[in-house]
Amino acid sequence: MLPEALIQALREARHVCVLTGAGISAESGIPTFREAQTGLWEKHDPMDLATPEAFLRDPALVWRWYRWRRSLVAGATPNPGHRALAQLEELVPQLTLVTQNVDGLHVRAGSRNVIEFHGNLFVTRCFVEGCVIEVDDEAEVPSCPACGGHARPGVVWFGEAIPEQALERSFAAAQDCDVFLSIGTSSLVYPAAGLAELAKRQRAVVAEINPGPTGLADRFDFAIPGKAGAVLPELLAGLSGDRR
Ligand code: BV8
Repeated sequence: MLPEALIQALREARHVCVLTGAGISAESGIPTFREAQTGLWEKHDPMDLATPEAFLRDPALVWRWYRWRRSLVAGATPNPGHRALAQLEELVPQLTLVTQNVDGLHVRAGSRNVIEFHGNLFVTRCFVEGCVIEVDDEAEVPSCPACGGHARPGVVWFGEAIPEQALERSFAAAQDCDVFLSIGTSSLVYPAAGLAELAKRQRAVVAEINPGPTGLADRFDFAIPGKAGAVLPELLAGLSGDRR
């Protein structure tokens, strides 16, 4: 049973800001960052692969990891959690969806106002210039057609800055919203994990949805135990007054 106070806050909200992490894609079959990577990758820690240093050390290994993740996502479909957020966007005056995920599943589920805080798995950039490029994906390490340097996945690695526009829009949404929902994230990666605190500081109602409490749980007004694919449709039913 969801807290009536949270449902009421959503009914009255002018602006809802949502932050999602790997957990919302777990029910689409995409492994989360901190679960052991299955199969080929269990001996690698994603923290060691998602860095510019790892790429420079072994670009072919990093490309193999990202190709493996692209194939996982290509075979996945949005789950009821993704779809509920797309429907929520139709029910509230304004919804800003900030995702740490790079899988593009929110857009495929129909969400429109999506900020890809850590980039997108299916975008390729020049490692030297940073610009978006199209490459011949057959090469083990594709090259930039303009400068001949390495091509890289268009994601934000550890130690790299968040794209300025994504950072500004996300901070503005956290500081403006009436309700902030943190869904499926361990709240360990910054600056994304700092958004909830920005919302709390301006007295938004803040709630997290996660099977287990995260390190920020005591900073939230509500810590709702459960899977996104179950809790979000229930939240939607409560909001549209259709109790199951
Ligand atoms: C930067 C893209 C500075 C790549 C990723 C303080 C301030 C600023 C920075 C730092 C700081 N302290 C430390 C830092 C550095 C670092 C950082 O935060 N390190 C951490 C580990 C301590 N941050 C950075 O480096 C960032 N850059 O700050 O730059 C700067 C400024 C100017 C100039 C230069 C530099 C960049 C971080 C971005 C890293 N890139 N991804 C890729 O994907 O390959 S982060 C990566 O982790 C993913 O994006 C992932 O989304 C993200 C966070 O993890 P989660 O999403 O939370 O996933 P996780 O597996 O941890 O948890 C899943 C959760 O889901 C669990 O809680 C689980 O219980 C739950 N769950 C499971 N099933 C379900 C579920 N929930 C709901 N339903 C379910 N069914």
